[in-house]
Amino acid sequence: MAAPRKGSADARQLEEHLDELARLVDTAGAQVVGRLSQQLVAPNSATLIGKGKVQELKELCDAEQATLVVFDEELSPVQGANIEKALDLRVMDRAEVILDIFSTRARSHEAHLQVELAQLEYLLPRLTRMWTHLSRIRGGIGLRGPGETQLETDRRMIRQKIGRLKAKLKDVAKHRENIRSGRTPMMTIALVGYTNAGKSSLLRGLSGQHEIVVGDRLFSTLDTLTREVDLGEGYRARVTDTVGFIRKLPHHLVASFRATLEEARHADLLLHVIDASHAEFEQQMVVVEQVLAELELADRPVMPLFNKIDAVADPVAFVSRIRELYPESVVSTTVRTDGLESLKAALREHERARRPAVTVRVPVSDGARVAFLYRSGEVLHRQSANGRVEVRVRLSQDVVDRLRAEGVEVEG
Ligand SMILES: Nc1nc2c(ncn2[C@@H]2O[C@H](COP(=O)(O)OP(=O)(O)OP(=O)(O)O)[C@@H](O)[C@H]2O)c(=O)[nH]1
Ligand SMILES: [Mg+2]
Repeated sequence: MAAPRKGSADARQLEEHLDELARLVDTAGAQVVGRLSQQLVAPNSATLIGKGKVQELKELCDAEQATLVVFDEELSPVQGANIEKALDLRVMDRAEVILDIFSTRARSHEAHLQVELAQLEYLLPRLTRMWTHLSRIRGGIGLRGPGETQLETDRRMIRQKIGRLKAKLKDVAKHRENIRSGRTPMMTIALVGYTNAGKSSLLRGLSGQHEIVVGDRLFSTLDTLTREVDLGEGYRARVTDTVGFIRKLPHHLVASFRATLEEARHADLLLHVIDASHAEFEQQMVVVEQVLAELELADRPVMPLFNKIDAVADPVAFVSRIRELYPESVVSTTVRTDGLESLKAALREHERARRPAVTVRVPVSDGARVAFLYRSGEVLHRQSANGRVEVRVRLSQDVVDRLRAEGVEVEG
């Protein structure tokens, strides 16, 4: 069921959005038996859609023997409860379906914690609705007192659980931070993008590790996974695959995935992977930019990567068009062996510009400074001659400036 505002962008893409919702529902394990939509001039605060439409929906459900109704729009707790009552069927909104998919897909401990937190936060304001059900089952009248007490107890328990989950996730984040600070400096890249764009395929192609899970379904990846990758010509990078985004990603879910996406926050570069063969790729790019902004990642350097170029009808025209629109962009395909060469070249170029290789010469006695070079840059080569150590190292410009200001000999 879709109920966009009349004249809105959502209304213009109604069919595409319903298609995507159908894919979500399918991923969650349900079968679609019918579709309905209504363009709203003003949403009904009690049931979102109009009274007549509720009736029509009921008839469709009866005719198709549906057991579940899914709305593409977010339903308020009250709207959800009212529609359930009118239809006498389970009603979910898009957010709930996504949460459901995530809960069955979560593999790692961290992903489990994150999904559980998001589910509880989603559930909290909707508890009354569940309670209505229970009271109806128990006979309703006369149970008001105990029911309300029960509701309060449930609420308190859920709040406590939310608190505990948040604390656990903070520990996980701290642990990650420790791992990060213990690493040698190397270029770090996070793959971000709409779900199904090919992020995991890219990490698989770049790292040559075939056990990385790729799937033609939504949300194949929920956990971040980091691999060291050889970019050629002596360049290496640490590349992280992340969870995919989708339009109307539940806010709670985005919030609880913050810890996982910390990797992206610390990345030197975000590689925004786009499915160039998707009819709606431009809208998908906008969604990704919005989620990045919500995660406060909008200020990170981004390189747009148009993937699946092999599946684009007229690649030559496509490339010339996007080069015009996004001069920084790169094109790739994971289905051809040479499909990642221009990406690797662009990443090498990016790294060259960000951290040029320089030669630093210090007295052999200055061990502290040599240690500093190892900490703040990527040491490529080191040799000693005539009482001096010569280190070839990739350093960012501000470190080079600082060394020069301290009187250290830096060349190149
Ligand atoms: N034609 C074509 N298909 C591709 C390409 N790259 C990936 N795919 C396919 O696209 C689908 C999704 O790929 P994934 O790598 O799982 O995508 P993802 O971005 O990691 O998706 P999520 O983890 O669900 O967010 C799979 O069926 C891949 O085989 C490509 O360059 N060309
Ligand atoms: Mg993936």
